[in-house]
Amino acid sequence: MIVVVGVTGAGKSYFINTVAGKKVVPEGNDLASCKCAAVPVTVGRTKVLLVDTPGFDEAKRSDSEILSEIAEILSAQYAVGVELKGIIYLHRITDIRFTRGAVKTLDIFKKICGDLALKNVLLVTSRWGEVDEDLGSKRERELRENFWAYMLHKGSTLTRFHGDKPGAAALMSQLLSKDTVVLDLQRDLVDEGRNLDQTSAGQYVDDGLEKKMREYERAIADLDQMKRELMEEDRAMKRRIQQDCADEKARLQKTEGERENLRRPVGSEVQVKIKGKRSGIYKYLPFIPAVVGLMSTFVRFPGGAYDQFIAWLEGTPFDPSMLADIFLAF
Ligand SMILES: Nc1nc2c(ncn2[C@@H]2O[C@H](COP(=O)(O)OP(=O)(O)OP(=O)(O)O)[C@@H](O)[C@H]2O)c(=O)[nH]1
Ligand SMILES: [Mg+2]
Repeated sequence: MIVVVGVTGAGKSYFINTVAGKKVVPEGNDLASCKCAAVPVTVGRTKVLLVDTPGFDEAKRSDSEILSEIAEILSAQYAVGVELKGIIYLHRITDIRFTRGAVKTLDIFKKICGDLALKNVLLVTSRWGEVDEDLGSKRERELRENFWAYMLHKGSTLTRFHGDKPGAAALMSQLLSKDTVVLDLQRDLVDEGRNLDQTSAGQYVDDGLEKKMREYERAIADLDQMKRELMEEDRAMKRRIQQDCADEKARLQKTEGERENLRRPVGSEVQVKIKGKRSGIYKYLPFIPAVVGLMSTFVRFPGGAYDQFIAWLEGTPFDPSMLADIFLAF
């Protein structure tokens, strides 16, 4: 399995569609693009499951929701025994600066991986056709010397993607030739049985949410104070303040819910689900390889990927033990 990450609009879905050779996951500003999706692809003679992930973009979904979704998939993949070959981190070279969302996505991503897994990360710049070569090289140098310096020091590889299929396949091959990797988040959730907020990535998101809650609480206190100081007859203003107060309280409650979502033992939950599904899945064998069936509990296989999946199975003898070997390549 290879996971594709990056901010919203970085080109994750475009990359996956390019490798697949057809549109299997939605591209562009599509709401469906907010969800994780798995696409079976073949690179050379190797069968790989390519996972699309949403970028951390609060305008679409909360950080806690996105992290939970990514944590579930990574825990399931690890618990089921699918090999993780690496991660492709996409970044548009056309971006003038690192936005807050980009900094956050990179920070969370580094914490998901942990230092030891960074050698299985490809830091990929894209959209080279839309930028002057000199300007692009200057930005690439900045990335190398600043934002990505730590990761490169820990063994990540900096490389370019020119938007073409052979280029995408070459990037995939680069990761497929590496040893399998286990991420910090997977160890913490599955091996150690921690709650998501007790992992380094979860703590980062939780700290952000706690900060937000303090802001809302301050705003509510200020509004209460204003309300007390208002003259009795200033009814219209009082009503407005009351409405603002209700809005802030609703935000506070929502943020509390998001923090609650992080206090889950995602690794154990996933293992329970897998256990429950396993017996059901075996009924369908040898028609559906067990690991794909199990993974589909946690990650969506988009409509277009179904044909891809069938084609992917072509030439595969329908024998479970042989299928198991094939899926070791995930
Ligand atoms: N020509 C070209 N277009 C690209 C490339 N990468 C992305 N695009 C286009 O840029 C837009 C955004 O790309 P997506 O692949 O949807 O971005 P994403 O990272 O999946 O975004 P989210 O799913 O919202 O997180 C789409 O219209 C793509 O077709 C590229 O390398 N070349
Ligand atoms: Mg997408």
